[in-house]
Amino acid sequence: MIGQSMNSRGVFRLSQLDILAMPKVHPLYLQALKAVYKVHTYSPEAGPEALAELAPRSVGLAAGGESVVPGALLAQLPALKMLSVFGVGYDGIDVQAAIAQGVPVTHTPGVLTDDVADLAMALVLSVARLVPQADQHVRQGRWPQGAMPLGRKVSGARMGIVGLGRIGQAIARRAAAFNMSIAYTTRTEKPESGYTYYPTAAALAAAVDFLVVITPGGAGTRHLINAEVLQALGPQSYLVNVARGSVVDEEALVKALAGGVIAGAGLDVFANEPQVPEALWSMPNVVLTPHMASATHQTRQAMADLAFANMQAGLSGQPLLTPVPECAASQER
Ligand code: NAP
Ligand code: 8YV
Repeated sequence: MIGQSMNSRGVFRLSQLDILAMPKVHPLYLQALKAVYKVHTYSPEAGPEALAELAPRSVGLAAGGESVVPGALLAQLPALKMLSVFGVGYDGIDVQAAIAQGVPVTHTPGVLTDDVADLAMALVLSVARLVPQADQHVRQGRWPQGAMPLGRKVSGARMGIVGLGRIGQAIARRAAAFNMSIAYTTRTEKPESGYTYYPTAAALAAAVDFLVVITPGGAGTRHLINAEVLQALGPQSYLVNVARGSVVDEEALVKALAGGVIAGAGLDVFANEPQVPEALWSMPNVVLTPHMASATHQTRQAMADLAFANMQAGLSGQPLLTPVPECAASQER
């Protein structure tokens, strides 16, 4: 069971518990864990012996939104009681294997919604209003030689949102403040939203100026945005992806951008992060950010606090704050 002891400041510590952290878990989350637990970073390169030593003791697994946790890894952790993800997306986690092993999985929904919606709008504005090029125009001393090319007006344009969940709705609210008309696609229609529904991504793409993608990743959405959808979007319209790289067929996207099939793209996520196809680097009609939609001091701290609170709840038998929906459902049964 969980042993408690008091540290020099009189604070109870769950001192004997070992937590395994996946590579690249955010430092703020690690910092919170390290104040209470013994934290070991898992290194797949270190070989099976390293894990064999830690596996029988590891009761918690800390992961990030981009972590890949296959069932085969979970199966090597017989003492595991809790898997807490720093991030709302958990497409890399084999949740069914965790449930089968009796390990609850939590994530960090809600606390990052505003930031991700803000960055989606920033990408819309950047790519349409040529903000990165304008910055270079001034810095490189080209202003006195002439004006910039004209941009595309955003206010009043047609916004299409692929995925109308927490973040999709926050994007819609921001778009409404720009007097944009709002349409969306999801698997199940959301009539209460009051926005125009299209049953497919291609039908939505054909009807909008900006197509913003904000679904979960994973098998269910793989290449939802494909060559056909990009063709439907057309040469005057833009794609913005703040979801997961897997949702867009990246090869088809590079071809569409190079061939003028669509007007441009704002991309925060990529198929093989941190690798970004070099063909995109030099395209003037593309704005690229390094998967940083939730990367503000305030939100990263809130994510760390929630991921940590979930870990503590799970390891001390308290109700979980934000289990992933599959676990919430299995707990209710
Ligand atoms: P959410 O509230 O669960 O919303 C997901 C939405 O996607 C729902 O409206 C869902 O509606 C829709 N959806 C699911 N599968 C779909 C499909 N096959 N076709 C069309 N729509 C589909 O999740 P959220 O909090 O908004 O987060 C969404 C995702 O954003 C995360 O899972 C993560 O991948 C990504 N994200 C990225 C960053 C970043 O840094 N770039 C940060 C945070 C989150 P239906 O169920 O009705 O289909
Ligand atoms: C983070 C994310 O960058 O929440 C998500 O799903 O993709 C981002 O907020 C990521 O989780 C950090 O590991």
